[in-house]
Order: sequence, then C-alpha cells, then structure tokens
Amino acid sequence: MPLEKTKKIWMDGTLVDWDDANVHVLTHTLHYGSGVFEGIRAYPTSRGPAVFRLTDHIRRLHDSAGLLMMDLPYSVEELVEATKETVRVNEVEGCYIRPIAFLGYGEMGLNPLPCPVKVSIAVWPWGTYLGDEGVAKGVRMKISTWRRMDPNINPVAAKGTGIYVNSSLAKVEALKGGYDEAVLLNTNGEVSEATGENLFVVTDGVLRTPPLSSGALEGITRHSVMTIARDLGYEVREDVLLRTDLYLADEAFLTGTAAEVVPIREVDDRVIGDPGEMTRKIQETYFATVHGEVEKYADWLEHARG
Ligand code: PY5
Repeated sequence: MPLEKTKKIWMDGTLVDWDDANVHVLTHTLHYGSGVFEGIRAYPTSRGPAVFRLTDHIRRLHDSAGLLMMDLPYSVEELVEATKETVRVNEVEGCYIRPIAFLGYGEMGLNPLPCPVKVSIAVWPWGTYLGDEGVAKGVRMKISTWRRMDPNINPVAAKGTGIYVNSSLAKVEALKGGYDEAVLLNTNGEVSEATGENLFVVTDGVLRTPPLSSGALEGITRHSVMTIARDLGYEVREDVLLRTDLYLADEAFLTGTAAEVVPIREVDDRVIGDPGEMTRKIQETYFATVHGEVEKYADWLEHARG
C-alpha cells in the first residue's frame, strides 16, 4: 500500500511540503545505516488527536541516538512540541508518526562524528499494520532462519535504521513462505521478538514475554500491555522462552506501535487457535486506552491540540 500523503513534514525546525522533503544521495545514513527512528501513533479521542506515550517515544529516540554517539540538536521537549505541531498542521485525527534522526551530507568516511545531524518528523494515516483480519483472528508466524543480532554485534536496544536489515530479511523470508510475520531467535536459540513487534505467550494462565537480555527491544506497547495485564489481575513474567514454548502456548500475541495488539494463531504450522480470553481482554483494554476511554491510563495520552 502506498503512503497516504499529508501536507507538511517537519525538517530541522521548518515545515516543508510533503513532496519537497528530500535528502541528497550522498547522505551518510543512506550509505551506512547510521540513523535512529521512532514509530508513534496518534488516535482520535473526544478531545481531538492524542499521541500515545509521546514523551516516552521521544526519550527512546534520544537514548537510541546516545547509543550511536549521535548528538541530537533538539531536546526531548522540543521534539515533543514539534511532533504535536506536525500532527496539528496536517489536520489528522489519527495517524502514524515517524521521527527520524540521520547523518546528512558532507562527509563520506565511516567516522560519523563530523557529520551534521538532521531530524525530521512525518505523519500519515496508517491502518492496521498486520491487517484487519490479523487483528481480529490472529496471524501465522514462522521462526526465521535469521537470528536476532547479538548485542555485541549491534546495539539492539537502539532503534537504529541499519539494524533493521536483520528484521527485513526475516520478514521477507516469512512472507515468501506464505506466513504473515517472523519470530527471531537470538544466537543462543532463545525467542527474542518479531521483526517489528514484541511477543507474549500465555502458559497455564501466566502471561510471559522474553526479557530484554534475550534481545527484545524495550517496547513501549510491551510496557503498556504488561501494566494493563497486571491491572486486570493477571500474573506477568519476563521469562526466557524457547521455540517449543511458542508451540505449546495456550495463547500468544504480538505488541507494537504499528501492529498494536495482534493475536498469533499459528507458529511453524502448530495451531494455537482463535484469540483466547486473556488476549481479547488485553487487546480490548489497549484499544480503549489509546482512544482515551480508560481514565486510569489518561496520563499516557498527550493531546496535540491543548
Ligand atoms: N521490536 C522491534 C524490533 C520494533 O521495531 C518495534 C516497533 C517493537 C519491538 C515494538 O516497540 P513499540 O511497542 O515501542 O512500538 N516497531 C516500529 C513500530 O512503529 C516499526 C514497525 C514498522 O511499531
């Protein structure tokens, strides 16, 4: 599906027309994958568009930049404000938001430190990432032959652009095999996550997700879902998971900003089945939360129009 254009993209403090938001072909990050980015969503609420956990996402952007020794020329507060402004000027109620910081034109050696750091923020309406049917009935997963990188090969805690070559390889392998999405194991054979989502299983009534030490990104949806599940009275644990824990799961689902909460119905042709009760309750609460319908989590919503 092609991107649905909006009017303006924020580039280094200026709002430029969508079609003019271009970069030079010798942009450092295009060659070496030396950028960092975020994926954020705004949802329509009764008080206008609200950006879900905006400050937490922008903090993670700063942390990612720090891991790559990239100095962002804008503070968290400035980027929070710039994001809200971009949502406002584009007059969207619900949208996906993609901030990216990258190294610009000027130097072509591998040393990134002399390069200018550029930041942009684009927003566009984006429907379900893994399909409406995936959200309703669940997706089919395949364990990838590609491993999630060891943290001493790449800082997997950073949302770094180049790091996503690994995710894209796994995604294509899964799609070509007729599946919806891939699960990546780490180099020790532990389950880490999916290509752009964290992963949860339900085993004997306990909700379990791999620890960050298995290579999972510290997902903001992961954190929201763990909080929601505990508040619903469920036991939640971070556990090292093996592929057989997925095959034997009573329920399983994915979480991510783009994907939201998506049930898993099969892993490697082993059937988990229709979304179970815990998955449905968590999914329902998550959707109500992002739309501003759950008072308890009102602090997670950052309204774009005051
Ligand atoms: N793991 C990886 C590798 C991710 O890329 C993402 C987010 C997550 C987990 C979930 O993190 P969060 O809950 O904080 O979103 N992926 C991006 C997203 O916007 C990019 C997907 C195309 O969801």
